[in-house]
Amino acid sequence: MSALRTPLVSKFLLISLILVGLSSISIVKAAKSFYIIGDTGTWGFLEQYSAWAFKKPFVAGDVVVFRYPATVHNTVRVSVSGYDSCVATEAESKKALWTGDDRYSLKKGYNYFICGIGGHCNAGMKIKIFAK
Ligand code: CU1
Repeated sequence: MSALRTPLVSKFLLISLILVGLSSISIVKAAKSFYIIGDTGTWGFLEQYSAWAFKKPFVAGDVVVFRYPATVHNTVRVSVSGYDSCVATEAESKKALWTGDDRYSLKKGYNYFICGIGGHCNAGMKIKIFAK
């Protein structure tokens, strides 16, 4: 059989193998991690979330999930000043998620989230996450 192969077929097979190899590499690079926020897996008042986040090897593109009873809390992606002051801007607040299963893709560098419900951020519902 192989004696019947023309050089063109061999080139085609070689190129195909190279393409398959390259696509496998990009699949490995594209695989991102998925983290449920907190040691308890719940977004609430019982944890120091930034201390939890500090121990994780986040990279840009990883997905973080905030789980909570949907009517009790929310999540707002904020700037560093929103994180420090526990006050979201109007634009940030408009993008708040309330699903109880809120998902965010991390950006390179620091990512800040708070609960936007009055008093909750000051009670500890805030998280600072660094992604490489
Ligand atoms: Cu809350």
